[in-house]
This record gives sequence, structure tokens and C-alpha cells, in this order.
Amino acid sequence: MATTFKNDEEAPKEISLKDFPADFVFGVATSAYQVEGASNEGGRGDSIWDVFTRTEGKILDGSNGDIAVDQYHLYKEDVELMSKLGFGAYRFSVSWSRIFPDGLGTKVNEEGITYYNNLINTLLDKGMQPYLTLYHWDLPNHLHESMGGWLSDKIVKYFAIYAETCFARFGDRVKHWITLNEPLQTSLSGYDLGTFAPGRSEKSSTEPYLAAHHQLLAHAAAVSIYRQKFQAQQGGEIGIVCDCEWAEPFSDKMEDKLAAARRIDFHFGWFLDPIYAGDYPKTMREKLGDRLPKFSDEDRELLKNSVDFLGINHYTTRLIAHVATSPDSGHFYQDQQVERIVKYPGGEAIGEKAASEWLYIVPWGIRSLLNYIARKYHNPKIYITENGMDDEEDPKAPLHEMLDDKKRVGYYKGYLAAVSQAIKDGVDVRGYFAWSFLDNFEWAHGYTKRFGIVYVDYKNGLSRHPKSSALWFSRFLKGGEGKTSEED
Ligand code: PNW
Repeated sequence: MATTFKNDEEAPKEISLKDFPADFVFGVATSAYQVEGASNEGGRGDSIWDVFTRTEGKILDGSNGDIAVDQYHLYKEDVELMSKLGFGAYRFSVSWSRIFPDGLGTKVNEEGITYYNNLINTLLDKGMQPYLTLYHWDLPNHLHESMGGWLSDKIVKYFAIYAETCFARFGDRVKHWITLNEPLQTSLSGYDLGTFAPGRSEKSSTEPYLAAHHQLLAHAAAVSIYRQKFQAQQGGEIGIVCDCEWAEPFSDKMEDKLAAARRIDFHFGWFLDPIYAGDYPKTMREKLGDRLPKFSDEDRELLKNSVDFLGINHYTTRLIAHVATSPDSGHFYQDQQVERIVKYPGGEAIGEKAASEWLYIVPWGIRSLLNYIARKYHNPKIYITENGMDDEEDPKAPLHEMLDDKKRVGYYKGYLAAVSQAIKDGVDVRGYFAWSFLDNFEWAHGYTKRFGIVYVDYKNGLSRHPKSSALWFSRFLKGGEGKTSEED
């Protein structure tokens, strides 16, 4: 297998359903805090994001997820629309504090169970499969306040109780489970940069590694419960979702090639090496020494092969060069001794930029990443659980302009073509979820960035309007070529 597809001449110019296996799953994705709203309804407790958004200066437009796009009340219409567009699956997350308001797992909040039962049943009625994420960043605030959240090893027990409750109450109908969404972002943005809840940056040299360690153990505990008590009779599968940018060496110099490999170890190997090889990557041990926690033999046993599939969130690619900073400078990026670059040595940009600072459009990167994963981790079963791009919110732009998202149509065509190439390369990709179904609360950026294939009109009752990209998907999924004259 080739290692990189930088100058990819093979990618098809047009993509159609025929480029994918017959049973390939196409879906859309969201997460609870970003879309549900109803933050004070249905017996829900506060999560760390409710508290974080109330902290002055943390969210770009001063907004929060109190109402978000109100999927809590509009779920029927939303499911109807996704199914009408032709999607076969919906990846959503459960808000832990709707099930256990203080997170302690002593008393189930039945109103929360009812909401997710309704959502799941509506999906199944429409012939769509639920892909349920247990944790997409909204930790019950009480668990943070009373014991330090992910910094405490006690969290493993509480996550296990919560997970078991979800398996018991939803597992007769939910056959695809995701334990954690992007443990990297929880650790890095929550405990080093402080840009995500709980907003810590006091002990950047150790806390991210501790938070990651406890996330891994919580994941393993949940999987073990599912496998021992539920999987045989329910017949579902369980995995984890990790995010990874592709890291392309900036030059042919050995030090840049090693830097790019190290970067992927720090971002991806951090979570996947313990699962597939029983320990953190050697490159991390070398740079971090005792700052990286150790696994006991029992932890290793539980972690080993604790996934039936791997979920991958992928958006973008960077060129990576070596930098000679001090190895113990104590921040995640400095620890890695890498520089992320967006221009080739000749000055040419790696790709067009989307609205978010970090998001450059580089379709070939997903093919390189998928081939890397297949090679490194024995060709696991993969779902692309998120892929997409954002537009800048422009309150003055007329609706028809916001709906005409040509750039996003190009993004999806390019990335889907690269995914289909990866499948032809032999990578075992089984499904693909567009992020996101709807414009929604984009974390620290509030509502200033729009990732949806469906536009949400924040000024007019949160009404939903499919963008050109949603209509493109609809034609694509119905077997039309996905191509129309207006788009080209
Ligand atoms: C993902 N980065 O997060 C999340 O799973 C979604 O909830 C989020 O809305 C989506 O991507 C778009 O941002 C990421 O800075 C956030 O590299 C930031 C980064 C990557 C992923």
C-alpha cells in the first residue's frame, strides 16, 4: 500500500453510490449539547458545558446551548427530514445528565429515558439505524465539582453505571454504540488549552494525560459490561470515536518524517495503541516520562481489543515539521516538538480554508489516514463518524445565499471520492456520517460557524432549510449521480 496520496491523480472526478459497497451506511451526525436545548426541561441536570458557557469570555458570541436548535422538541421533524433526504442512520449522543442529573447513578430520570426512547423509536419507524454516542463532552457538572471529573479514577465507576443503564434501557433497539467522542479534544481543549469545558489550563503538563487515562479506563469498563451482560442477547457492536488530522511530512528530511509520525502517535496512538497494543506509544513515553500514567495488568487486559469498530472523525490535514523546543516545556503541542504548517515549502497552500481557522480542505488526507490506520492497526472495521466543513455565519446574507453552499458540495464530493479510493485500496470502511445534519452550537465558537447540510434560521423560529449540499446528498443517495448543472 502506498503511504500518501498527496498528488492523487486517481480520485474520480464524479462520485456515485456505485463507488461504495451495497451495504455501506450513509448517515448524519450531531451531539446532545449542540442540538437538544431544553436545558432546564425533563429533569435534566447541569453539565460542565452549562457552567462553562455561563463563564464570561469563554464563548465567542456569548451564547450557550440552553435552546440550541431545539431538537428536544423538534426531533420528529428532524428525523422525518433526514429520512426524506435518504440517510440510513443518525449518530446522536445521549446527555448523561438527562439520565442521571447529578451523574451519581443512584436514580434514573425516567423523563430522560422517555425522550431517547421516542427519538430511537421514531428513527426505527423511518427505517433509520441509531448510532448512539454515550459521551460527547457534556459531563454532569456534579461529577466535576465533587470529584474532579475526568481527573479522578472514580469517574470510571460512574461512567460504567451510566453506560450499563443505557445498554439495559435502549439496547433492545440500539445496535451501534460509541463510548466516547474524541477523548483527545476532552483532554487537550478541556485540560490544557482550557478552551472547552471544564476550561482548565492550570496543570497542563499532567492533567491532559490523566484525563485521557481515565477516559480510556472508562471506555474499557463500559465495553466489558456490554460484552459480558448484553452483547450476546442484543447482538450489537461497540466502539470508540477518535479524531485525527492527517499529518504529512513537510519535507523529505528524516526529522520531518519522524515529527509527522510522532504527531500521529500523540493524537491517535495516545488512544489506539493502548487498545490495540496494550500501552501508550513509545514516542510519548520517551517525551513525557512519568507524566504519562501507567496501566496495571488488569487495565491492559480490559483495554486490549476493546472495540468492535473504530469511529474516525476527520476534517483536515497539516504539513508537519520538526522543531527543537525544550522537551519538557509542559504543553501538549510543545511536548510533541512539531510545527503545523499550511503551506508547502514552495509557498502553495495545502488547500482552501473553510470558516474555522483549523479547517483546510484536503480530500487526499482522508485516504492517507485511512490507509495508515489499516496498516498500523490490522485493518479494523471503520466508520467515518464525522466529516464536513463550516461556513461563517453572516447575519446580513440573504437566505438563498446561505443555502447555496457550493464549497460544501465540493468538500463532500472530494472527501467521498477519497473514501471510496481507500475502500478500493483495501481499507475496511463500512459507513460515513456527515457532520453535521444541522447548523448548531459550535462549542467555543457559539453560533458563528455553520457546519450543517441543513440551515437553521436562528431568527425565524429555528426553521430548517436544506442547503444545496443536503439536496446533493439526497440525489447521490437515491442513486442519481449527485451531479447537476447548477452545482458545477
Ligand atoms: C468535532 N480541532 O470536534 C466534534 O466532535 C463536534 O462536536 C464538532 O462540532 C465538530 O468536530 C466541528 O468542530 C472538533 O480544532 C473540534 O481540530 C475541534 C477540532 C477537531 C474536532
